[in-house]
Amino acid sequence: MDKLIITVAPVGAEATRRDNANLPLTPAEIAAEAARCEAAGAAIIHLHVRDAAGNATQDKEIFRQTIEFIKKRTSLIIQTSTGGAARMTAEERLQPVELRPEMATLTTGTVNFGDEIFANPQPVVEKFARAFAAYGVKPEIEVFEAGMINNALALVKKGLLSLPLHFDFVMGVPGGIPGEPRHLLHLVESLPPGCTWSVAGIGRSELPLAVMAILLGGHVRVGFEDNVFYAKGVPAASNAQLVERIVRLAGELGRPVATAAEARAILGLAGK
Ligand code: KMH
Ligand code: ZN
Repeated sequence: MDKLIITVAPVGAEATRRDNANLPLTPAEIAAEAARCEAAGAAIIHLHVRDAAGNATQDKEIFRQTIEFIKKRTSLIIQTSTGGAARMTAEERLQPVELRPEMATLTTGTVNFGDEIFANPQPVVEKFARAFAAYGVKPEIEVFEAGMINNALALVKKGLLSLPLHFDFVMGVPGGIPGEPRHLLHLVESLPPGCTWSVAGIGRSELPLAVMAILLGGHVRVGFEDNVFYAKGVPAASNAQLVERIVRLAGELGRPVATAAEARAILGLAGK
């Protein structure tokens, strides 16, 4: 098994300070949290940003500043979101890819997202895939439903993506695939050989799915984007606290944790 890659998703587009008072919002706060998470054992930061009012934005300049701050304080792999928030246009969402981050997310299908629709029609997905290739950005395929794996593989056949791909299974979004162990097993079994994967369990499914990923040879995403609690009714003190718990569990289960440099080697990013 490869060493365990821990991704932290510290802010997302949906959580607010009402959900967790410790949510980082500004570029400086996100960078400080990134540094704490790297010290705790994270290798990748899945990055969303907020505007001055604390609302989700895909503004390129805010991404640029946040990335600069994170790079000054960490050697984390920076993975910008192209999902943004469900209400955003495709053009808005694509902006951070122009900054040539090492990685960015690519959702390969449409899904209900609570009361909203996270719209990724085929022409949009293909446009995004072409932009990733043009800017030299490695995609992380975000899978909210099982059919999204097949959609990604269809893009490989079309020459728009190449194997081996790295997938992230986002499980437990209301409207998407439930955050249950049997569904994770099905998703993992649906991948072609050589692909890597992580799991981002939403809410209370975060911890059990993370443990499964540690045992199955997958990788783990935690953070306030997915879950703001440490335990039932107990808000997490920080994103780093959630990362620390995964590191402890991985240690108990005999799975070494990857540094950012080791994660680059596992994901084929080294030397880029
Ligand atoms: N906020 C969700 C609508 C991504 O970052 O690529 C989409 C999302 C996925 O968070
Ligand atoms: Zn996201």
